[in-house]
Amino acid sequence: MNKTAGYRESADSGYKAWLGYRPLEDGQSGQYGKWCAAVAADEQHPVVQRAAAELAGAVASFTGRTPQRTAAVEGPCIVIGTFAEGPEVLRRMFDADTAGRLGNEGFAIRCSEAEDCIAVAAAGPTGVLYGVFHLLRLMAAGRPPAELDVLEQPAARLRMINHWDNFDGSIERGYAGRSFFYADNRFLKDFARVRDYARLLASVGINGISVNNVNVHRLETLFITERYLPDVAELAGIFREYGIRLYLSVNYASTLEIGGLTTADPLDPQVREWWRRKAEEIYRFIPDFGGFVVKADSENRPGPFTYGRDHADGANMLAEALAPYGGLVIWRCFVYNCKQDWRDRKTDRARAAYDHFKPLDGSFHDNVVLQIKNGPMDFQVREPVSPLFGAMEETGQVLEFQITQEYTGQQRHLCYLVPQWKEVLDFNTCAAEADASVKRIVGGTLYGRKHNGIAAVVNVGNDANWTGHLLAQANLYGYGRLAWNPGLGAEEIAGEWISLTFGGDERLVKAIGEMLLDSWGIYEAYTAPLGIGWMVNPEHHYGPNVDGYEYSQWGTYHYADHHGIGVDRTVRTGTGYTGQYPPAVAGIYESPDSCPDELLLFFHHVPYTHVLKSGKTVIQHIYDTHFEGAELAAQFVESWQSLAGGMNEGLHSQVLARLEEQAEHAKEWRDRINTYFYRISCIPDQDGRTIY
Ligand code: GCW
Repeated sequence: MNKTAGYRESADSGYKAWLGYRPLEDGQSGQYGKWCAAVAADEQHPVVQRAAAELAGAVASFTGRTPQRTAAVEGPCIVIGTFAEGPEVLRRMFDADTAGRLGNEGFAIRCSEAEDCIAVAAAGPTGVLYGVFHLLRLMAAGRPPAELDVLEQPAARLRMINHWDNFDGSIERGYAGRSFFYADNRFLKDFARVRDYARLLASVGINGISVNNVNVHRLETLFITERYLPDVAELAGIFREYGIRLYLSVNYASTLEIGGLTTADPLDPQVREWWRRKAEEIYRFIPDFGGFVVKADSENRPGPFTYGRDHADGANMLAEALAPYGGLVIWRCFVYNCKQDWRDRKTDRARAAYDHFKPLDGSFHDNVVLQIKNGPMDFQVREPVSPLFGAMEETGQVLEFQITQEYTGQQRHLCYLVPQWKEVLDFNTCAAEADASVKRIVGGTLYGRKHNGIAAVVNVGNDANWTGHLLAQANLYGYGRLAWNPGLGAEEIAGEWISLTFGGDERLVKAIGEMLLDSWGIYEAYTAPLGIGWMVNPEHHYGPNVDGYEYSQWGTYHYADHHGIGVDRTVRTGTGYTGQYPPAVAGIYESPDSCPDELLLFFHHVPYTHVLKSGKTVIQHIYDTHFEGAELAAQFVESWQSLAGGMNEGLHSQVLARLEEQAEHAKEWRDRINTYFYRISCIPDQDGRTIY
C-alpha cells in the first residue's frame, strides 16, 4: 500500500473513503445549484461549526464553487441549526411537533421554494451534524431537492466503535496496518488523521469510541493517570467536535497494579474509594468522558472472581464511581473457561455467557450495560444468536459485532458482513411479545432500559485506505448505517457505499453490489461447514487447519471422527445449551429435523451420511460447497477485471490484488477441508472431482 505523504490527497489510495464528494453531474448540480451558493449557520457550537465546514467543503467539491459561509440567511442557501437556537426560518419550516418527535440526536431535512432554502434542523448540535451528512448522501445520490422531506432518528442510543489498539502501535486482530493513535508507547498525535477518522464515523452516526484494547496491558493501565490523561483528553477533544464520546478500556486490577493497594476486591472500601477518586480525576480532564469498557475474568484478565465476588459486584463498584458524572460501565460478557481440557465433553463454552450472567439479571446498577457478542462463541462465519439477548429484562444490553475480520478472511478475503448482522438484528428471541427481535432489545423498545445499543470492534489501521482491503470499508460504513437504522437493507447499504466510493455508474453499482452481497456466503462455503466454526490455524486464525484447535484448551471443538462430526448441544443428549433459549427457539434447535442446515453441526453430532434439508448428505454438502466456493471466489477476479476502466486505476488495482490472493487461498481451504473429510470418512465425492 502506498504510504507516501501524498496518499491522503491521492484518488488512488482510497483514503477519502465514502467522503470523496465527487463532482455532481450537471443535471444534479443544476437542481441544487442556487442553494449551493451559501451555507448559513449562526450557532457557534463547535459541532454545528464542524457541520457547516463539512457542508461547505462538500458543496465546493460537488459543484466546483466554494459557497459563501454566512451567519444570517440572505438569499438562497442551505441553512443548518438547532430548533431552539438556529435561524428563525427553521422554526417556520418545522413545527414544534416535528421538533419534539426527533429526540436528542435526530434531524429533519426539507427544501422550501417559498423560503428559498434547504434546511437541516435538529434538537441538538450532533443531530445537525448527522443531518448534514445525510443531506450530502442524498445530494450525491442525485435525489431531487423538491423531494427532500426527511425525519430521522437513531434506533439505538449507543452506537459505538471499539478499538483493540495497543500503546506499542500494534492492533490485536488488526488487518490494516498499525494503530494511528499510538506508536512505540506514545501518542502519535496525528490529529489530521484522527479528525478524518472522526468525520468518517460521524458521517454514519457513531457516537462513542473506546480507543484502547480490552486486553489492557501494563502501560495502557496508566491511561487513567495524570501521566497520560492529557493525551487522552486531546483525542477526546477531537472526537467531541464530531459528537463522539471517548471511552477507555480499563484494567480491572488497577488498584493493585497502579493504585498501591493490595487488593481489587470490589467490596473493599479502599478499592471503591480509589475508583471514586479516579473517576473524579478523569472527569477533570475529560468532562464528557463516556466511561469504562471492561473485560474481566476473561482470557486471563483479572476480575472479581479472584475475590469470590460476582460480576455484578465488580461492575457496580465501577458504576458507582462513574455515576455522579453520567458515565457508563460497559461490561463484557465474553467470560468462559479458556483452560478447558479437550477430553472434558461436559463443559460447553457456548453456555458460558448465559450461565454467568443470566442469574445476575436485576442486580446491576442503571449505568451498567452488558456487552454481548452476537453469538455464544466468538465471531465465527456462522453462529446462532446469543441466548443472552432477551434473557435479561432488567439489564441494559449492548450487542457486540466484529467488523475486523478475524475469522472472516482478515481483510484479505472479501466478506461483506452486513447481511450477517442483519440476521442477528432481525432474529426473534421469542423472549417476550410477538416481536422480541434483537434490534428491539438493543434499541430499547422491548424492555425499555435506559442504556442499550450496539458496539463493534473496528477494522481500521494506518493503511492508506484505512481497512487494508478497500472493499472492507463497506463493513465499517454498513455497521454505522445499520446501528442507526437496522431497518435498512444490506443491498441498499451496499448501493449507497458503492456510489459514494466509486460513483453512481449503474453497471458498477450492480456488479460490485453482487460481489458484496454474495461474499459472506462464498466465504462460508469454502471454510468451516454448517455452523461448526474454527478449523483455522492457531493464534493468528488465518487459513485452514481442521484440527488447529481440536486438542487445545479453548473449548472450540468439532469432534469429527470416522463416522461423523458436530457438537451435541441438545438438552436430551448433549450439553443442554439449547435449553438456554425460550421454548419456541429451543424447540427448533433441539431436533436435527427442525434445526436449520447452516447451524446443524453447531447443535448436533451427526453421521456424514445424514441427509440435510437440501437433500444432500453432510459429506456431499462439504465437498460441493468447497468446490463451488473456491470457484466463485475465482469469479470475483473476473468480475472485478471487467470493471477496469470504469473507476480510478489505483482503486481498481489494489482490490484486484486482494481478490487474486483470495482466489488462491480459497483453493487451499477447499483442498484442505475436502481432503481431511475424505480421508477420515472414506466416502468418495459423488462427482469424482479431485480430492487429495
Ligand atoms: O476472539 C478473541 C480474540 C482475542 C480478543 C477476544 C475478546 C481482545 O481472538 O484477540 O481479545 O476475543 O473479544 O476479548
